[in-house]
Amino acid sequence: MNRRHFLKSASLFTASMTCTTFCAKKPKSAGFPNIVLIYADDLGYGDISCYGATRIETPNIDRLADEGVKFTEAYSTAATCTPSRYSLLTGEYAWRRKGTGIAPGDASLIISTDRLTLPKMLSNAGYRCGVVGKWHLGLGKGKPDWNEKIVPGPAEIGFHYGFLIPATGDRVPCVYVENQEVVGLDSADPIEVSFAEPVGDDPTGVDFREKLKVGADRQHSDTIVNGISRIGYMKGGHAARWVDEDMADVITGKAVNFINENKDIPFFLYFALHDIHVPRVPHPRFVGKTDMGPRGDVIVQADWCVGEILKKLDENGLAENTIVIFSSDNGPVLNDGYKDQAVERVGDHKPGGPLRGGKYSSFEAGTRMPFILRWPERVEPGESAALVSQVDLLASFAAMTGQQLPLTEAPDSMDILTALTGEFDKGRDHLVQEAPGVFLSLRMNQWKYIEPSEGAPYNATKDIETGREKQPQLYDVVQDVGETNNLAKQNPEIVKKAQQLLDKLRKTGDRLL
Ligand code: NG6
Ligand code: CA
Repeated sequence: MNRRHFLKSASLFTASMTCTTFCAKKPKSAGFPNIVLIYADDLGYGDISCYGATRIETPNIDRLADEGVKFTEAYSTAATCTPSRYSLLTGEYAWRRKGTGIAPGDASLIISTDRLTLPKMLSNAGYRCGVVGKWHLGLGKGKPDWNEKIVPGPAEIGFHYGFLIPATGDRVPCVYVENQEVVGLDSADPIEVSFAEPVGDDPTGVDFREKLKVGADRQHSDTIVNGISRIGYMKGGHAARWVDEDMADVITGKAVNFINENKDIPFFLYFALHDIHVPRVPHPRFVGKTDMGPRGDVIVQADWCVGEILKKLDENGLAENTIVIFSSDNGPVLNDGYKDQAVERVGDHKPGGPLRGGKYSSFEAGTRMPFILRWPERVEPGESAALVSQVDLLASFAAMTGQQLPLTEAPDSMDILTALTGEFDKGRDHLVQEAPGVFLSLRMNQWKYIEPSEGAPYNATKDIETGREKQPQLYDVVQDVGETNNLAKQNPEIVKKAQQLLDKLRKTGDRLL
């Protein structure tokens, strides 16, 4: 079956909502399925029990894997957060656009408001769209004014509701932004943020190191909020500042409300967890749930968040016709700036499972992600080795809802709906992976090609192999999943083919190839 055929069957499906060639099961209900995308932060391929972790129990995520399709070769587009999220929402590889690297806490919105996005496309099909949790795609124009309504933001790119951690947990401003206004802001105590010069009189991690809840490196030693020093300085907004220990409860509460409020119409909920990004500060009820310290405990906390969502879907009778996807934005890191025992207590746990590298790396652990899709009404449980990328969700759900994408939009997003539903065991035959820099690699069939580049092969601070080598690297990641054996010299023709494909993709979106 070729791609054209997929599209045809997908649009037939949407026109009639009766079973077509790609349906794995007969539908029971009319109408589009709800979509809940649960997106963890920095969670590695080996960090959850259904992907092989033995010292952490993640029963709720495991339940999704038992009831859905567990993918073993699914990818985010980048080994850091902002570009992965950019691609997820736009269907475009982030490296095509300048300014899509890790966004500073005062970045303006990096997604142009005139383009098609995943939520806009779903809104066009009648969905109510909400985003809850980590944003990290910038807000406003120029530097955001946190004391006003911040425009543009999620609403301008298609979300009807937004409750955001604006950048990251380790960056100021440490406040929630609901429908583009800071929650609980006292106008007599306005917010000012700076990433250059100190602002305000709040203590910093440099001056009050002994008072910190958790030790930090210099980059994370600016303004102290809730006993934790952050990247950047923040003045004012004291009443609005978050309490890290409560964050999982707060955002899960908002996500659950969104489901309750929209249960009668198709909804799309993009639930972007804070966990397991730094600072890792679990609620006291999760402290000590693993023997790995905070990094292990916040994985259990993330699993709890998933469980609350599943419970709410069950309670509302929505589980059958709701697609739940669980994945992560980039690979794992132990030391990301705080002294939280992650390194000391990891022991034999392998955050990246059998994969090499981690967050920030061109090796597989940077971008190969846990990825589970559950849709009881349509999808038979199982495991799939189809090659899929998060950039494909836009085109795949467009096909599912009967929408043709203009060729100018979502240039890298492929309709791989039949692979996502587990009906077809083949997805893409290639995809591009980005490491900060911007360094590109290509997964092509069983091959992983890493372009030659300058730069240090090892990042000592993060204890991560970056993948930088002056020589081309080629691994057979089906036979050699740990990328131990560079086969570039023995396979010059495959190296050439991979480089040519990468060069072509640099010029042209995948859908136009
Ligand atoms: C880096 C931060 C790191 C983390 C990362 C973003 C330093 C030295 N490191 O710049 O702690 O915040 O940005 O992580 O400042 S991500 O998952 O959102 O991409
Ligand atoms: Ca991340």
